[in-house]
Amino acid sequence: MIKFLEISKKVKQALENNKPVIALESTIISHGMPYPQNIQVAKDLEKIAKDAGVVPATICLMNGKIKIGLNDDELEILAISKDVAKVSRRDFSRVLASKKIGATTVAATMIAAHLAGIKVFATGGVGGVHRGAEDSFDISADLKEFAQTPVIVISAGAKAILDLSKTLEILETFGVPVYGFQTDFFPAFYSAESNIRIDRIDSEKEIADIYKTNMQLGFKSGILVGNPIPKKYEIPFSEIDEHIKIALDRAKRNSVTGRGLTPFLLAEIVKITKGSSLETNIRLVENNVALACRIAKEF
Ligand code: PSU
Ligand code: MN
Repeated sequence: MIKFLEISKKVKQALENNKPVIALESTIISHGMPYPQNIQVAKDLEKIAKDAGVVPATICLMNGKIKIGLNDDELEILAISKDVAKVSRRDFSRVLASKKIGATTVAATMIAAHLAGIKVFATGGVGGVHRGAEDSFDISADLKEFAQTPVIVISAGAKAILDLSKTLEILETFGVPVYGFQTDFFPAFYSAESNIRIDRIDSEKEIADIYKTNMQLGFKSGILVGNPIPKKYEIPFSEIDEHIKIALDRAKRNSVTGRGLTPFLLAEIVKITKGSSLETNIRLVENNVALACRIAKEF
C-alpha cells in the first residue's frame, strides 16, 4: 500500500523529525465550496497551520498516487477542475488505478493520513446519517471509517442536513469516542450547539492523552472532536433549519441521491443564504484548523 504514497518534502521532513503535522481534506475544496472562494480557503487554511508552526498536509489522489501535501498548482487543479471524483473508501482503488484526480472525503482522508503517519486531521463537518435514512439507508461511510482508522478528526460537528441524533447513535454503536471541545453539546456546524449532550473535554492535552491510550490498548477507532463555531459567527439553528428544509425539498424533487446528495445540499444552502452560509462555513473550518494545530503540538 505504501508504494502509492507520495509525501511532499516538507511533510516528510516534519514527520521524520517528529514535528507537528495536520491533515486537511480536499472534498471541501472540490465539492464543498464554490470557486473561487474554495482556492482562497485552501490556501488560507494552510497559512493558518504554517503560522502556528505546524506543517499542513492537504490530501488528494492524483496520477495514481496518494498525495500527502500539495503545492499551489495542485490545489488550483482541485479547486477549478470540473471532473474531480469524490473519493470515499470504496472509490479509493478505482481512482488510483485510473490515475484520475480524486478529492478525499473525511473517510478517505483518514485512511490516507493514517497511512502517512499523521494523527490529527481538521475538516468542516463530518458525514453522518441523513434525515430519512430509515427509508433511504443513506449513512455516510465516514462513520464506519471512524470505527476502524485511528485518526483524531476536528470538526464543527455535523450539519443539520443530517439527523444528528441518529449520527451519534451510530458512532456509539461503532465504539467511536466523540467529544465536545469546551462544550457539553454536539456542535451543529453553522450553529455552535445542538440540544444533544456529549462528553466534554476542556484541553488539547486530554485529547492527545485519550488518543495515546486508545493506541496502547490496540483500539483501532478514530476520535471525533466537535469544536463549536465561535458564537459571533454562528447562524442560529432556527434560521438555518428553514433553509435546510428548502434544500432537502429541492434534492427530493430533483431525485438527487448517493454521493451527489451532500454536495448538492451544500451548494443549495449557499444559494439560498446568498453566500452567508459559505462565510460561516469558512470561519468554522479555520477554527478547526487552529484547534487541530494545538492538538498536533501535544504529540
Ligand atoms: N459536510 C460538510 N461539508 C463537506 C462534507 C461534509 O459540511 O464538504 C463532505 C466531506 O468530505 C464528507 C463528505 O466526508 O462530504 C460526506 O459525504 P457523504 O455524505 O456522501 O458520505
Ligand atoms: Mn451517502
